[in-house]
Amino acid sequence: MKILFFHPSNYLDIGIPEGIAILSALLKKEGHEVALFDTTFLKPDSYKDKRHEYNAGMSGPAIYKKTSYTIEDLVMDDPIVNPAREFQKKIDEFEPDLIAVSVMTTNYDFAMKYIRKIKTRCPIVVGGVHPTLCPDEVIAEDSVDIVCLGEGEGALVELCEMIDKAKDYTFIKNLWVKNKNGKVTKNAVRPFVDLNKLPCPDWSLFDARHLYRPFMGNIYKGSFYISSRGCPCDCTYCVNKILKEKFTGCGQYFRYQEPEVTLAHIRELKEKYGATWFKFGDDTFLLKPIEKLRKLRDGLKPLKIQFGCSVRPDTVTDEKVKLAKEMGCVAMSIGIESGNEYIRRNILNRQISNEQIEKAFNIIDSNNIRISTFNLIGLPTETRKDVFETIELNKKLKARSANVFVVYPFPGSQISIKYKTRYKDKNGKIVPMSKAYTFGLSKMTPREVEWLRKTFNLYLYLPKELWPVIKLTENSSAKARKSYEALSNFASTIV
Ligand code: B12
Repeated sequence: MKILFFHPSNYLDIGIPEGIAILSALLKKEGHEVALFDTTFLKPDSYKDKRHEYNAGMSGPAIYKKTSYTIEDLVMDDPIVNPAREFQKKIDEFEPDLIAVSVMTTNYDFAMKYIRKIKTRCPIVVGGVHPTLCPDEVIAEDSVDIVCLGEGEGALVELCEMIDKAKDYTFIKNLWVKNKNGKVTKNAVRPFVDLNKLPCPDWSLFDARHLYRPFMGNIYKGSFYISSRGCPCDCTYCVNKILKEKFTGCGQYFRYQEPEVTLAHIRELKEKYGATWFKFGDDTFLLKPIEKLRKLRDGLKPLKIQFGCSVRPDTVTDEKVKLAKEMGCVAMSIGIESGNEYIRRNILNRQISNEQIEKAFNIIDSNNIRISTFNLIGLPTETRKDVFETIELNKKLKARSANVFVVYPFPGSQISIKYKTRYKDKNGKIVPMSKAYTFGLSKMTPREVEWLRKTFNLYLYLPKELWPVIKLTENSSAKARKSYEALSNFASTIV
């Protein structure tokens, strides 16, 4: 069986998607041949004019310490190509028996644009968080034959086996399968996969430039590793609550991998790819029981790797943070989300006080671990004053970097249900992350929200005396643009 994965990534959005990497490893173990079509390093024509936009990101503009070279230097000599034509070329050369697409809501339209254009005789299966949330929408696509809901490990292996043996595959759990007449068989979901039986993610499938990891002015090699799945919390902007409901009866929603398995994989990734910098993609890294963290510490310490992870303030204890530090943790991100406690508790359903956040910060900081924060703006009921409470809290905590996003009501999230938002515009296109301000959920104008996203880090890093100057840049005039750039450059020299 030949399987061609499709990773529909924005140009230069680097990082190896763990979903594809695990599925690829499993399929190879079963003796299948696997290839990848990945748009991350296919320089599109628009790069010439929109260079700056590509690297600006959605959480912007982050202010980083400069490194000796950047990802842009690594792609400098790459030719401009037509990604759609490259996709067809890959299909014609590899002649897959199955095309396997992995998508989130944010890249679903982008993926479908390509899928609708290609010519292939093999079936197309689409999996990932978006098809899990909106399977009806995905299976209704003419070009899509099969949709995978939830975890793909069991379903994809079974599907390949059936296609390989030319057997009926309409009955496979976790899959919705469309037949030639358009009739869809909707199968039940299966129990969650045992994370201890997972193979080491297959990074060899990906362009090695995915491993570029700048950190604090240096450059390392590495990518994501996920040692647990699920989250016990029900934050209103997150999709975990709806996923929990969809997979009721499939097993414990929050699960972690035994340290021995994680350690074996990290060791393998270090040996095979020279990875020494990891980002644990777990929703909340410190949620694991203390004895499991101790085992991880015992195994990771001698490996001398460095890593970053995300933590919830209410899981932070001095003992756990010390263990993380001994493991090699050099960076932690904490979700503040809003500096206004009322909004945090009542709009976002994060039952965490400012005091808890401050305490967590002090513990992490006193262990000499770099802290970055996650912040949301454009929240229901939010005013400009509330956004400044978030900025002030970050300032008080001396956050070393702040990621700022305009809240995006993903389908199925509590916020999307309560505020009856539509993630598609009137032309049926999914609202891009970059246009999240158009949801207009806060008491500010969408424009003000967008300007605050852009200036958030300037307010955070620069002294308050400069705030009136920053405020003057909150408009799109040429003069304001120039001052904005000057202030950003200045800020990057003082981080
Ligand atoms: C690590 C992570 C990231 C990483 C890496 C993402 C990547 N390229 O893989 C980074 C930091 C880059 C990231 C960025 C973003 N992320 Co993120 N991220 C996650 C996180 C925490 C884990 C994802 C993961 O790897 N899980 C483990 C793997 C094994 O699971 P998986 O990818 O779901 O794959 C399994 C199944 O879905 C299925 N499957 C997947 N693909 C396929 C394909 C086929 C053919 C089949 C059969 C099955 C299948 O099988 C896999 C194995 O079981 C999730 C939260 C979560 N708990 O899932 C959020 C999550 C995916 N991210 C989310 C969001 C919103 C974002 C951002 C938009 C954030 C932002 N504001 O900018 C960006 C967008 C990035 C982009 N390029 O578009 C949302 C997505 C919501 C949505 N509806 O799309 C999630 C669900 C968080 C949440 N709870 O709301 N993210």
